[in-house]
Amino acid sequence: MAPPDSEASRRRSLIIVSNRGPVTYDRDASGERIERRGGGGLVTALRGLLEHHDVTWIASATTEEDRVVAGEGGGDVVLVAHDAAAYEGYYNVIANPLLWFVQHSLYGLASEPDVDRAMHGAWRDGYAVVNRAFADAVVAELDNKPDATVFFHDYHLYLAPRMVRELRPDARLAHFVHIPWPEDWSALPPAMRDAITDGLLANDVVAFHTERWARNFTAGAGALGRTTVVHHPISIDVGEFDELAASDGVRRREEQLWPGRPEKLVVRVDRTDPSKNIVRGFRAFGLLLEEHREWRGRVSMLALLDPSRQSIPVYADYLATIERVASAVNERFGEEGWRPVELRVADDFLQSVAAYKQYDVLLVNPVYDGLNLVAKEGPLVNLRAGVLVLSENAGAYEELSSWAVGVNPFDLAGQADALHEALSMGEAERQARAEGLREHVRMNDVRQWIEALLADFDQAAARDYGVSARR
Ligand code: ADQ
Repeated sequence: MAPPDSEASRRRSLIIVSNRGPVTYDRDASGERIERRGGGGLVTALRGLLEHHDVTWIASATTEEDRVVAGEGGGDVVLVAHDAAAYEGYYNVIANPLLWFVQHSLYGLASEPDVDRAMHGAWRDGYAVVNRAFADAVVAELDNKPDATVFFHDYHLYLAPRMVRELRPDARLAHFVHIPWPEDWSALPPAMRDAITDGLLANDVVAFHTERWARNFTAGAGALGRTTVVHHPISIDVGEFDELAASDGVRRREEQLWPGRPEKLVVRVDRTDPSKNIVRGFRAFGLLLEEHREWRGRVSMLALLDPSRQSIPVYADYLATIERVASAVNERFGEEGWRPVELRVADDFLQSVAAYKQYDVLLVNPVYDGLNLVAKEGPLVNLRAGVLVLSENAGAYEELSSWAVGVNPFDLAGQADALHEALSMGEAERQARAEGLREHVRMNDVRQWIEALLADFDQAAARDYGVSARR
């Protein structure tokens, strides 16, 4: 076997494995199959790989038509059709909320989680079963492409790498974890957390967005064996974003965004996820209006929220709380001709980009966040030298803190102060900070993220080559 080529730009053989794929299928009214581009930051970030490399993408079948496509087989996208009950346990019980909540430290441990028989059952008969189905699909694909690097994504697939490794000891495996890696995993029974660590340590490369998450993983994992742990923050496609910001669709949304907008606009753009800390954001905004009467009538908060995971009760409850707290702020402070909080619950990406262009302050205050792409998207296209108020627990803080106004996400008083500081900041300082953010995002496009990861794969392969040559 020849040593691997170290050029990151050569055409590579890759097998990407993620729960959501780059396309989903449906049927239109006339019964014709239609293909829809999959949503989300992950798919957008990885789509660039499809153009330059030999990629097979393995993902879950999520629609009826996906299941038909799965049965047909073939093609660059392999859709795995899971048993419905197994998928329910895997997705709606274990991945979300259990793993999501543990990894974002969202549980109030006095009363949750209850890891009951049903949850143990969902782990065994759902999470493990779906991971096994993914592992089997990977092994089948490796039979076609034995030299491919397998690139797993996220918390849905922690067990699959070990399952693949057992069947294909020489496979090249890498895993990117898109969400935080906390210090404290004690809410999970030892058997679950050990299986998660063991699954990840079957990879040659395990990658996180930030040093903080990588450090927590390394500290908790014990001996790393063959695994290299790295951190590279994901980013956005700058060219695509620039084009989008200048498009007619976004311009039209900008005109409609807020006729008669107030003097200052605070914007937030998020999925309605408890990790995003939307409710505390409204309460901090209320506190600002209470303590600083001078802002009343002059500043409004525009919250553009994508309804998320509404089949999970805690998510449905969170959206209801968001609506209630926004109304409470409006009832308390609203006046004729001025609404303090404007809440729009919709998946409308063009509207989000329009708002990015127009904010004076962008509030990104998550409890915890693996990275947070909003903190990069907004500053790239903003036209008003707007200020980024950023949680110290967002992964993006590691990169962006010197230009942002930092906040602790639990500190309501601190967030009210930060909003006041951002709204009052002088023009020169706002310009300097906005410029710093924009340049950083421009210079650190998503391609850099991909190239850095590909270089890590090469290094791991070179090391493995060295080991096998000595054998
Ligand atoms: P998310 O938790 O989904 O991603 P984020 O990184 O902010 O969080 O990405 C959200 C995406 O959805 C952004 O592209 C945003 O523009 C879009 N979006 C948000 N609200 C919207 C709305 N109302 N309408 C339309 N689009 C909307 C996970 C991790 C993050 C990590 C990414 C990538 O939780 O920490 O940054 O993966 O790794």
